[in-house]
Amino acid sequence: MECAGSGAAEKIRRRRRLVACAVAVLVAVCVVVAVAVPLSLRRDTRTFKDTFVARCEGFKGYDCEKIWGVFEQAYVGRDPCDVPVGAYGPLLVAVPFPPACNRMMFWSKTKDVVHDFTEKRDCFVTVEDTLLGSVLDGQTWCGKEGSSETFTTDCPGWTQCENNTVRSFWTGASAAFAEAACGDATVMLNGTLATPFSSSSVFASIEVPRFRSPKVKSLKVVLVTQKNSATNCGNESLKDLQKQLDRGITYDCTEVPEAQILDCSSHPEKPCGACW
Ligand code: N1C
Repeated sequence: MECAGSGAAEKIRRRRRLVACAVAVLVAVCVVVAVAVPLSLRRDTRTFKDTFVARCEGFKGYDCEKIWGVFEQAYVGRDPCDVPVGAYGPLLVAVPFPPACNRMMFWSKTKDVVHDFTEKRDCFVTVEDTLLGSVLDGQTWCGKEGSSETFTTDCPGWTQCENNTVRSFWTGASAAFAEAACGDATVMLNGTLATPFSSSSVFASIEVPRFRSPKVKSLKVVLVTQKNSATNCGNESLKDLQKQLDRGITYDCTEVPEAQILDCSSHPEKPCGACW
């Protein structure tokens, strides 16, 4: 009897301990949720501004807090689907693109190989190598009506609406960058695509129409190919590109294997002209 009794007491004690444990775990989870979730939300916006300012500070002689302030004005408190390109006008005026005659590099569907090249070699400048392009490259941001915050998640993208916060920025920045072009401009296009010059791309719709002769003398197409690329410089879409150029701008096209560009990227001692 005694034995059975102490067994029952032990059972009750064990059950109490289990309940206490469950309560403790529940409280701990509540505390974590209550503290960590708002923290992570706050961290989101802080990281975005921090990244912006830190990348900006890599460029000497700019007031990065001021630039952040002008940038924010473009979209904060706005419907993220209704940010016109013009909203970034004050930012593009505050931080103009310095003209880099003969060194400006454009691209379409070749982002990785282009940046691998421009990062390692000091031959060409893409918009991502400039202050504004670099602080916003690869980023997502938007505002919300009635809020003074910057959000980096749940921002509407290309499929939801045209005038979205991010797209309008790249449209405005690409237009200003192309307007600054002078001398010989270069573009890397993707030779693995059937249509390397696509009318819906930013390059075709925003940049090409802004190349004006005689400021821009020539456009040099570097068609980046792979071993089995079927597309070459005779491609129909490249004929369209030629036709769309302002009269007086000369055009040439060179097929260059991607491996050759990557190899050139890793040999900074080679002169720029020797890459293709
Ligand atoms: O539409 P794309 O290329 O032809 O645009 C590329 C062209 C480049 O020459 C740049 O000057 O337009 C400019 N540009 C950017 O610099 C840029 N950085 C990041 C355009 N878009 C840019 N992004 C993002 O990549 C943007 O979100 C947009 O949708 C893509 C464009 O890539 P793409 O189609 O390969």
